[in-house]
Amino acid sequence: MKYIFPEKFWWGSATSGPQSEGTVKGDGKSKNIWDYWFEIAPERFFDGVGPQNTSTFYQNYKKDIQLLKQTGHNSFRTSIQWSRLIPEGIGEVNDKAVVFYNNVIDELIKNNIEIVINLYHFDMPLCMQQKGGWENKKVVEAYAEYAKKCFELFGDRVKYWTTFNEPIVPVEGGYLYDFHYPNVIDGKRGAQVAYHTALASAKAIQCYKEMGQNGQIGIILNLTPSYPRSEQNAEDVKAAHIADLCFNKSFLEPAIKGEYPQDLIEFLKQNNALPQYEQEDIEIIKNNTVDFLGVNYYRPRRIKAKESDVIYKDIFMPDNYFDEYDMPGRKENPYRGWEIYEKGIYDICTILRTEYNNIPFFISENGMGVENEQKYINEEGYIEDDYRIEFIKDHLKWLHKGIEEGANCKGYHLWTFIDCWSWTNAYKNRYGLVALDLETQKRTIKKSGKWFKELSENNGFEY
Ligand code: BGP
Repeated sequence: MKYIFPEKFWWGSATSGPQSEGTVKGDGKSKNIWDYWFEIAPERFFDGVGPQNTSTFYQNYKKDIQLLKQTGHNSFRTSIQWSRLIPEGIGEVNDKAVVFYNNVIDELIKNNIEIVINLYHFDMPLCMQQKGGWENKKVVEAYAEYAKKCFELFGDRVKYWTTFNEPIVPVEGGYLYDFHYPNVIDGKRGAQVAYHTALASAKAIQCYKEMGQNGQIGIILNLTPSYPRSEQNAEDVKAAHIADLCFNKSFLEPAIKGEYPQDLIEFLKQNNALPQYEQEDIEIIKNNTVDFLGVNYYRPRRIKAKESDVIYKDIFMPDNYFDEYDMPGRKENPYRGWEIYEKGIYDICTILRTEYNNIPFFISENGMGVENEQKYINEEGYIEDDYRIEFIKDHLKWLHKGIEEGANCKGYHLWTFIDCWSWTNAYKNRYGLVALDLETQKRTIKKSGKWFKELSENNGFEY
């Protein structure tokens, strides 16, 4: 069977500034929370490899953009690092950063690659975190100024912007489950952070619209459909609904509908965790919804009614109300420990089509991180990652079905084009279409990279 995608479909991949550029001596970038956390707790990072060891895009962007061409990209997403562009968080712009981002943008245009620029990928400048990060409304204002500066500097050429990548993840990592700095465990503070992030996004959209820029602006959310252990068990269904409210709807609804769901508000109220807010900000969220959505999809969330003991009795934690359900027989990526459930991508298509006014979206991340890929190197010296090709095809089949049924999907971006530094997992799992030799920085296209080019050229594949 042939799976052909709509005309002008985006085929490409995503990366982020902190994971591909890192910091280079003399580049004028200030520290972000990753640089700092690595300084104080290097043991939290796989093999003790920190954010200075990225895939050297800062130095090799020209070469890498040629690799994008060679792997069939017609579009590409990266992010601007706030700590690079405005090292103090507010005020003075770093000229070297402007030159660098201009070069990257111009080089992508020269190569006919559509650019999506994201403004924030987990990378709070340290100076802003020291002011309280997203808990402090002043940081929201500073972010809006930073966004405005980006539009002023690059908006003449960049026509697709996103305000945040996976804004729920810094809430989970930094304020619930201890896998991002500042390692707080407190759902009430997490709710404040989430709300301020949604507000920051709306404020950036407001600036964008007021400036009369002639492009589009959206947000990238990692949607993890919540599946109850049993549809017949009312307690499981309720638990799955709470997880959905906390981890999907908490950003989906304000971003697309401009409002929070009433049951999320009630849930937070009952837990004395409603964030502080001002009426005028509620209006800003209402009036500044997104033009489009980026959807990162890696895995579903399986949920059952709470069975385990509540660990933090005196603190509000969403998971006081549900347990993760380890479904027997689930297909899994053992290196990452994530379930692989291809149909989830189709379910997202259906949810967006039926509950979110069929908003235009693209798959902005999907991918498979694998450990020790070196063992798959063939005689010709490149990695034969057939499992990655299968993974992509299996997801695309379901995406195709979603599109056939009317979902407004405009593209598919893989995470990621070249093996890169992945937060606390550093280089443990490799995701790239292109292999990176960490010693020599040599880049070698994998089998999946060659296949991806065909996929893009044929605007689909046969299966
Ligand atoms: C997404 C992030 C990416 C990337 C990817 C892979 O959540 O947006 O930045 O890292 O996940 O996950 P990980 O690096 O944790 O394996």
